[in-house]
Amino acid sequence: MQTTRFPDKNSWSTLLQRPVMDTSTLEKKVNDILQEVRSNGDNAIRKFAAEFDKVTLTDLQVPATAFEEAAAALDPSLKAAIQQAAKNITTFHRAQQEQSKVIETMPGVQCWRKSVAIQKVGLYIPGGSAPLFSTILMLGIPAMIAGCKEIVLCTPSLHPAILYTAQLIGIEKVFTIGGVQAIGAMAYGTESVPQVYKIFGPGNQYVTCAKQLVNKSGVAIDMPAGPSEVAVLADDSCVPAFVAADLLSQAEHGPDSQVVLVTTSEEVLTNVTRALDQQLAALPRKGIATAALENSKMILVKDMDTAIDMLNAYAPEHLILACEDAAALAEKVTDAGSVFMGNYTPESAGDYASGTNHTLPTNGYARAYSGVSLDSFVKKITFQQISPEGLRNIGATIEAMAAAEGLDAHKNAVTVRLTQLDYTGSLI
Ligand code: HSO
Ligand code: ZN
Repeated sequence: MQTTRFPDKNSWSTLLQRPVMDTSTLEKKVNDILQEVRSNGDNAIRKFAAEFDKVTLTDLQVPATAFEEAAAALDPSLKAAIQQAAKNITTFHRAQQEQSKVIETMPGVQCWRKSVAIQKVGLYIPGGSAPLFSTILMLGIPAMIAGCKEIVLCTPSLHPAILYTAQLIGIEKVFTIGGVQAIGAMAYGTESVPQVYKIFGPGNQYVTCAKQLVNKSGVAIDMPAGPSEVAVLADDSCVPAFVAADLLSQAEHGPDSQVVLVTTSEEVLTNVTRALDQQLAALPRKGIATAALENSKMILVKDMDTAIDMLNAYAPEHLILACEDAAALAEKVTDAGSVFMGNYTPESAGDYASGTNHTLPTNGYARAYSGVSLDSFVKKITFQQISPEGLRNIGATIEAMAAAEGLDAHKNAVTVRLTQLDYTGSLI
């Protein structure tokens, strides 16, 4: 990790630059695959699976028997852990449900807003070196609570924990489709895969590019995804071994992950560096973590105010406050995806089991985007109902504004009603 001491404010953005990916060459390739899936459906999916993944797919949908076999094969202690995580995630997301309130803005003018589930959603869970069954909980549970009618899951991995988790939370339509083909299948629909209105989930550069392309053609996506990142703010009260473990827990995600340590203490720098070296040597994913640490920074700053300014400017996906006064510092956080406070709150708690969602804005998007929540699976529809009395109260306001905009038909929509009310007024 590169160490910088007391950087000038003008250099912060360069210092904290994320690794940039050039995706321009991907776009044509990805678009060709999407278009072929759009035109040839299941056959295109089979063709690409054979070509890219060297697998022969017959049935695309995972049969019911496979879920039973997965459940039988899985270690009971892992099943218990998944159940506990599911319970906490359900509790946290269920509490996000809102009751709609009818608001009378003027006498007789009632307005309200109701959350209605996005009826059809698609979840993508990548294959690769880590079977991210935890992401099924993070996406599937809020989708279920929201009441999404059709929940489709595409994944190239038939890892028993993936099938078990899908079944546990009630996702029945699971398809063995990976990569760009999966995004195309859910965006356009095929003979086997239902078309959806919004697609969620992580993926590599190809999947991310595919999500962005289908988004342009009208399918919603959860958020622009990028490599994982964590920033740790540590003072002398931190435990260097804990800080090192947190930095490595994000670094092991991928070679393009970025981890940042900001501290006011030279001693913390020395001790965390030592702990990092020790812990890194013992990690099975040492190679990946080492590559990520090359993109990563340790920064010494003069005080906590500077640290918080810098971290808000960086807007990390995860922010750990390993500081004595974590509660007071947390109040000053304006830009971060998810905040972890104190020495006993590792980021992995939020990644797996505490209850919060782990699908979070990366790449500085935390300046303007929130992580996935129940809201991501609903639209909020507004309703209104105006009584005759209400229209008498608000009518002149609408007429005056419509006339001033030169939109006479708008004005008339009120005038014809008021005229009729004047005529029949005594009856109402
Ligand atoms: N930290 C990841 C989520 C995750 N971690 C899944 C472990 N499994 C999001 O940045
Ligand atoms: Zn993680």
